[in-house]
Amino acid sequence: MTIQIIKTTPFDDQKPGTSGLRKSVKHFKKPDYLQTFVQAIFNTLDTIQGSTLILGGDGRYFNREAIQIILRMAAAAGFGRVIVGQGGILSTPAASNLIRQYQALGGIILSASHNAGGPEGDFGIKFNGANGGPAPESMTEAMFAAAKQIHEYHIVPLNPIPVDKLGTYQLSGMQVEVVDSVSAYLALMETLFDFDKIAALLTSDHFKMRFDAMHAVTGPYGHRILEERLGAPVDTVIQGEPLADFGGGHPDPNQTHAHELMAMLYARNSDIDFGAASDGDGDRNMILGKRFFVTPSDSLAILAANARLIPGYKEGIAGIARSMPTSQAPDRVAAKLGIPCFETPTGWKFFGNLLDAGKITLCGEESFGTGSDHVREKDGLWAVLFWLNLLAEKQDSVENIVRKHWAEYGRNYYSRHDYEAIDMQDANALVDALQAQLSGLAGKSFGALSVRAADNFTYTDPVDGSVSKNQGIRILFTDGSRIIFRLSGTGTQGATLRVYLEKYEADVSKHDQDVQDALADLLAIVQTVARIEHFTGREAADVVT
Ligand code: VG1
Ligand code: CO
Repeated sequence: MTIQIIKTTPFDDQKPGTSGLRKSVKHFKKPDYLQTFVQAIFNTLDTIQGSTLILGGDGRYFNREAIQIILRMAAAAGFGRVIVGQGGILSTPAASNLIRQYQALGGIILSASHNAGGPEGDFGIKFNGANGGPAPESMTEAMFAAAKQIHEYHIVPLNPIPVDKLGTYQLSGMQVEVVDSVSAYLALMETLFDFDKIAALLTSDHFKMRFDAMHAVTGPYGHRILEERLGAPVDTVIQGEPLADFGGGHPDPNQTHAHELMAMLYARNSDIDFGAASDGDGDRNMILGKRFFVTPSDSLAILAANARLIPGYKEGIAGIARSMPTSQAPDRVAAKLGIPCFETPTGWKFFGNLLDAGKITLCGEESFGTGSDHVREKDGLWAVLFWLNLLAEKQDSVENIVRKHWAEYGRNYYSRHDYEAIDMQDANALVDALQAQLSGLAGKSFGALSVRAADNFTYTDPVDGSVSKNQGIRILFTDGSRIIFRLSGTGTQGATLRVYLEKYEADVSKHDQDVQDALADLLAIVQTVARIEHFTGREAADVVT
């Protein structure tokens, strides 16, 4: 086998963020940039020889070129076999599943998730380990350090693999298997959910759903699973054709970016009962009822409260985990079920140890991410199927299910305000100023609200004891309300400030307020303590979810 050794200059900006390395396509196309990061991944793995790697991406611009480069580098590194999704396509949860199923050493997933795609958009790459989950912080730090030292990378000569055609190919002694992107994932879903019941619901005259794939990776999954396998009418999946630039849209399933779906569900005379959407790489989900939005935090709580109705979870769940900024609605369910609820930093990598140790079964984030121990990633279509199974079981509407949940547990009013692409220095100044106030905030009152504690969240992993500091500034009030500030770790332009607001309301007669009205006093406190306009010049958030 010929291995070409290509001399290169190290990069010092390859620090993975919340979910892998994300940069603009232009940045990724710099000579040797992708290659250096791939080499950095391989240099941090010690048992590559003869092992299996899973490879796929969300189909965004540059996916195809990157797949061929990574295949050639995998062959040079000594992998025995690479499993590639057909056309280079694998949703993030499907990739996680394949890693586990093939007992692979890990997988490389090409995605910048909800970030825009196309030549002017973003690209991303992340490594998931043998458990199927995102590399832990210790490993991403090692990759970053490795990239800073890389002066050469190894690659075998150009020999394009026809990734559109299923089959097994040879590349300089390494086997490349091109597999169907959906089959294994579909088979896994069939072990968890009652497909007959869901099919009966989807084919009945009384129920209509729309699934918005946002021209991203879940198009083929939605068509195959919802329409072909479960028999939903052919117009169920909208924007189902994956496009390299996502049709110019922003593949982020929320009220702002999934506007086509929102318009369908919120139309005055809408006849659609259930709406759902997923993001660029298929790990996020948004759940809608008729003129009704389910917050991701409530969704996690409701799935947990009803898990026993679902075949895959009928024995009950061991525990729940939620990211720190996610609302405390799941905590109330855990308390009632008598199971633990863990609070982790933002990012799925922090759930891996808890899932592997069997401490939790379900987990989720406020950012439209929900999942379980069936893979080690959040899983958009899984959440949609879970809701469908629940709707079929309860024969009730989305809104009624949520309202009954609130009546039982109380309602956690919740919203996130994002200030995007602000100047990095301004953002840091704002955070520094907040940090400086923290020690003096406890005991202070703002109108009717008193601060119980204020800190910057530190997480100690209960399984391996690793400590992650500076995971978000929290202002916790005596009545359970919270304000949280974080800087995004997935953006590629300047900084994005996320402000999370939460307020608990037990009184069912007060469950009909407008969310922003219910949170108005907290937003006023935000302006006082964070002085966002002063530091950033921004009067209001760009995206409110
Ligand atoms: C965001 C979300 C976070 C999520 C991450 C990756 O991170 O807030 O909850 O885990 O995206 O999701 P940040 O650092 O920008 O807040 V995905 O669908 O992009 O893999
Ligand atoms: Co995603």
